[in-house]
Amino acid sequence: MIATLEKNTFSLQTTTLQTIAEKIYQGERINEEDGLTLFETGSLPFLGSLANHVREKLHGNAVYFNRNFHIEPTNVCVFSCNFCAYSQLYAHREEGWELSMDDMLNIVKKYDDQPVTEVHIVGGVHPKMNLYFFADLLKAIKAHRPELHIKAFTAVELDYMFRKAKVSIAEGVNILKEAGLNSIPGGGAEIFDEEIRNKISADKVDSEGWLNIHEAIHNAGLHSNATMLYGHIENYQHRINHMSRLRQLQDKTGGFNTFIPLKFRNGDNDMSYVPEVSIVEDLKMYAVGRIFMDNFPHLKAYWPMLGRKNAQLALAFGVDDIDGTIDDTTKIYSMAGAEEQNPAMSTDDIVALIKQVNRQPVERDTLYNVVKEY
Ligand code: V47
Ligand code: SF4
Repeated sequence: MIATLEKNTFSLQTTTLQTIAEKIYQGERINEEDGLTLFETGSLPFLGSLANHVREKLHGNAVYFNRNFHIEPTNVCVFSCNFCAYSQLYAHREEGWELSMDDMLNIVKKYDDQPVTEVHIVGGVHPKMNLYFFADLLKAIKAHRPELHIKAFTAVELDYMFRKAKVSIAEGVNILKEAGLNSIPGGGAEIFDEEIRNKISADKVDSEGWLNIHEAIHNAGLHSNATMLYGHIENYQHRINHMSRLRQLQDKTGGFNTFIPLKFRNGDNDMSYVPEVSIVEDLKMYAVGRIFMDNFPHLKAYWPMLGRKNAQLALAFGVDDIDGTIDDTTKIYSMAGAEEQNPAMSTDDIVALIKQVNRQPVERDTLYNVVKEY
């Protein structure tokens, strides 16, 4: 009797998975229930082959990377996300760093003779670095190197600086756009489910606020990315809910470039008791992400976080972009136990890494215009 029941459940699952696979091969959107079924019952090879089909339909064999560098203005932060190993609370900031305008311009100048196309500026939320300070920074960077794309400030930083300056979101976005902002990164999204968000990062911008800021950025004609912090205390339903809310906004604005699932790392933070998920779970996350987020052009694996070998593996599970910092200026992950303690890869290293798994390296700018094919 038990054996018959198990057999029936198995064949029901197989039929459901087959129906979902047919939708995907016909280019139809899958719904939330389908997404959940994939997470719960799809085997890794099954998910990988579906995600790879979607990825190759969109991008063929191309793997994108860009030449960028990071500026982290401060690690002092007024917020206290439990998963964050990076920030120093504003109240105890003896160990924090705060870069001056000149410090940051000197970082930009360091790259004067290098063919970088993007500067990525992101850091903690410091009460004294306000909207007008950052607008001046953007103007100074543009005055020095006008063609450099400035991807700066998460929705968390923007929400705080706009509220503090007492300007509306649209006004704040406009001030920064006029100063030289070109796009914003995807950080701060974490997980949108309100109950889980309150448990892991209660005091920063809420989910609706995060989405509103990205909508305003898109309405101003700028693009953005979207992240999701996974593999902590959330479940599959929460991940699907998160992706669904992003997918809805993308249907409305079309302003997102890239979806970036970020694996929770448990080093040296207030959630160190939560075990990290396995590489199998990471690959499932990329695969379901690629399949579910049908209106997001790109899926990124952030290699400093995953490590080089796993980033190569992810290229068979839906990923078409591996970011590409050329310097060790980003500390947000290395402090939480990421695979790469000094995330620096030269262009030759990135090209070799991609070629080793028989894919085609394509250097892109922030908006995915092709800079060079290798
Ligand atoms: O929002 C912090 C994450 C994000 C941990 O848009 C952690 O191109 C894992 O969003 N374990 C900020 N993740 C970084 C970010 C990003 C990175 C690279 C490229 C882009 C892009 C965006 O880092 C935070 C948070 O989700 N984070 N601590 C941790 N312990
Ligand atoms: Fe501050 Fe960002 Fe760290 Fe949260 S994740 S404490 S907002 S630096």
